[in-house]
Amino acid sequence: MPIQVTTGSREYFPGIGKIKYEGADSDNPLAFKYYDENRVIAGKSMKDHFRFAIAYWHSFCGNGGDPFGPAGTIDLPWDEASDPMQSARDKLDAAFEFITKLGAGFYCFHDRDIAPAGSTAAESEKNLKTLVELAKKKQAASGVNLLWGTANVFTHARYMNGAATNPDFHVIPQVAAQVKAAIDATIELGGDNYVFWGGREGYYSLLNTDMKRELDHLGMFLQKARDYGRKAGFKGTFLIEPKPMEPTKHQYDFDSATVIGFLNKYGLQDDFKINIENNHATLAGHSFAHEVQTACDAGLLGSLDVNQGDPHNGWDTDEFMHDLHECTSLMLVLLQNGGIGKGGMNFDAKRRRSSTDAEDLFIAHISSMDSLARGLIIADNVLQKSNYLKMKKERYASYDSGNGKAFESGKLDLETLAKMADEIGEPKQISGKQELYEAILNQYIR
Ligand code: XLS
Ligand code: NI
Ligand code: NI
Repeated sequence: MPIQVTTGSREYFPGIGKIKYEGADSDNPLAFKYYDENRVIAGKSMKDHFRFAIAYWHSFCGNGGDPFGPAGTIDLPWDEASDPMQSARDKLDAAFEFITKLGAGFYCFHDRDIAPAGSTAAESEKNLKTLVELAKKKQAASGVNLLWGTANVFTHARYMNGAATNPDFHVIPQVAAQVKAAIDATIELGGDNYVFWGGREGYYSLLNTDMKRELDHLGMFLQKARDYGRKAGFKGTFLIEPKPMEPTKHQYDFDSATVIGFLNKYGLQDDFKINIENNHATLAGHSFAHEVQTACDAGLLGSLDVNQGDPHNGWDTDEFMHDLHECTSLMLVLLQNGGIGKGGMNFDAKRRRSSTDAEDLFIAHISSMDSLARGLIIADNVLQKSNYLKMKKERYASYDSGNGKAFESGKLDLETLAKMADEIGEPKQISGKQELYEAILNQYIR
């Protein structure tokens, strides 16, 4: 069903209606120039290529605060009630108004984003259930779906030494209570995925850390969470979101390759996939495209957190993704690997501290949706119209027949191969043509 604008009793973004596609010549900042949800590219509508999701924590909880000004700069008019449950209901109204006016099909949340913690685990769960029932009605009225839910097991002081990797067992039941309730919430809301981002699963000093034991605990905890989820009827995919550092110095889920090894080691590879975030890739010294390709090659691409970092510093700045080269490189990988499936593109991004107008939240998302839509169009043109695919295929042509093919299928042992050295002689030089590939990409970025 097309998304229906859904507001509560108060309108939080007055003067802004449903965002429309107006085309590349429009100069209306509150219109899409490239993202045309029903336009079909490479056999699929743009809406299905992206499955855009709004991140509850940044968009409705983030006030622009930073370590030098934690009180923030951005007004959150839905966060004014003195009763935290009322505030949570108002926030839900604001969230669905925003999501539906923007026309995104999905959203993502942590338990604590949508409902306040209570003074006991049971009270926290009750609060969450109350909000989940309201969210369920909002979803039904608007046609918006849950891309994923997750539990925030990193903010509370009890998690300072980790959640499932905490050296103190007494923390584990607290993690379990939160994760169980968040999985239940995800099931109740029909979520397609459930995410584990290892917020404080890592360490600062090896001197006080038994790394093997902590990783074994993480593996064990995730097995139990998986078993519970399946028993409770969760049909979706569990996702691990890699990040190499921040908050801990050494995060255990460093990058896609590390997570692939971890999933295989602990027998989680059939139920879990990977949720890749661009800025986390950058922190790991990789590009987004590299991380996505790595996951695709292992059959483990789950979903994406789209954002970008600042190329000049080393923090997780969570900016809205707008770099056309990066958007194109990402879409080139996705188009060649069958797309995002039941994952989506979650805007794990925040507007800048000084972007304080209410409309800036819309402009940030619109800009990113347009950039990714443009990346899709460009990537599709590169694949359809240029020599790109042919060039890449020809680079490996020597493995398509003869000895190359025999090698690929394991038929040549080391002695046989060694004998060929003098028979075949010195290989002739074949250019890698990197600059030509780069030129082709740039030629289509227009
Ligand atoms: C933080 C992470 C976080 C996850 C969800 O760096 O990106 O926002 O996406 O817990
Ligand atoms: Ni992040
Ligand atoms: Ni993220």
